[in-house]
Amino acid sequence: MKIEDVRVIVTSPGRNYVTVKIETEDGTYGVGDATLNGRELAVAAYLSEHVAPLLIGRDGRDIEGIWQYLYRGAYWRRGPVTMAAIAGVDMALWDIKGKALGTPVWDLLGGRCRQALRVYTHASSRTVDGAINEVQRALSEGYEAVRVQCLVPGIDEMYGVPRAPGTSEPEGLPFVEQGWSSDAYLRFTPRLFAGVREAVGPEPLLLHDAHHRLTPAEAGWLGHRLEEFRLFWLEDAVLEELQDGYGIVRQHTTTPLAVGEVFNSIYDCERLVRKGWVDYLRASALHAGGISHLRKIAAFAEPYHVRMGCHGAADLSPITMAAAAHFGIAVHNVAIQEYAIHSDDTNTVFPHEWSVQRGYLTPGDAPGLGVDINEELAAGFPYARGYLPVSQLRDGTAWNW
Ligand code: EZ4
Ligand code: CO
Repeated sequence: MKIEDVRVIVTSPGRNYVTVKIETEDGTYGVGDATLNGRELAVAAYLSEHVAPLLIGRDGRDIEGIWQYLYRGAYWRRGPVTMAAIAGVDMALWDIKGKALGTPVWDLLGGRCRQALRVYTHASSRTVDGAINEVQRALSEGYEAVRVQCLVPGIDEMYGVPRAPGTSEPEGLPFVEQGWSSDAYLRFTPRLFAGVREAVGPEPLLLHDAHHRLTPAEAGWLGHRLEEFRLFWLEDAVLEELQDGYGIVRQHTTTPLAVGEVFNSIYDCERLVRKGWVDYLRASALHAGGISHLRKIAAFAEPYHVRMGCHGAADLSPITMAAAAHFGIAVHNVAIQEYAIHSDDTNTVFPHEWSVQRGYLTPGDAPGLGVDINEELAAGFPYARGYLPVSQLRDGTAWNW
């Protein structure tokens, strides 16, 4: 199955997505997601200028060989741009292989070890009462797990609390979230979870994303105070660059810790897993080098009892969600999957077989990944430059978004 064509499609049905479409000589094609939010065109250029020419004429069946060739052959290994580009190719090749063999990717990965994968949805609000309402709404829709984010009194704008419902990153220059205060956040967050737990009782799984804002000592303090509310996980408690920070947090709390949506390699996970500093890895098929690399991360984590809870924000396209669905029912140590609803336009540009019902994700039985891109519709949503927000302390100091 010689690869005949590799194309990169950038489309913006509400937000930007980068898609790789690979076609083989017999007309079989596959699609992969290579979106890197806020830096989309860097990956698009990496793919079209540097990767596509290397793929023409290669046998599309050789997923592992091509992965190793792109990873080792670049010499400049790893990094978000490189690994998102490789991921796009990798997903497309798994899609092609499934189509060629007439079977879904979950079957190629070893078959099912569960019927459906539990997802967590988002509840966010500008007030505690609003957050409680949002959690209750999610529970009434059948979700068993909810991530709760709430605006902190005294901070005007912050991560996880949309300025208006359904908004994504605006076009233009980065939005600046002014006035972050870790002190205000630390005082408020235990009260938020006290209120939510009190309202919903002990059973619902509650998650929270600290989004890299805290120091290790602050995170240890918060995790300890949240223990009585039994979170499913506390995500990104501290920055991921200094991994020893997780060792410090771990010594101070038994609240389960999740980390790694920005990870792009097994080497980002290795020490955290081996040391027992984290409970869940957030690496995704998109930002961590595709299905091929993600399964190695999961296999490495398995004997350490570390499980996967892959990133699934709306800036990962429905193609990545398809990969997550196939991966999630085939790999034993997948615990949960993040699920953020895509815009209607996104869902029409990327028709897909996967679905979420009553809080559980299933991949469907279509051969390959069971997801496509409607190129004609995609062309109607041209790229629009956009950035993730940035964060700033009250005095103007740049902080971690
Ligand atoms: O900030 O996907 O858990 N989810 C998250 C996301 C990330 C965005 C970055 O593009 O933290 O909202
Ligand atoms: Co996160």
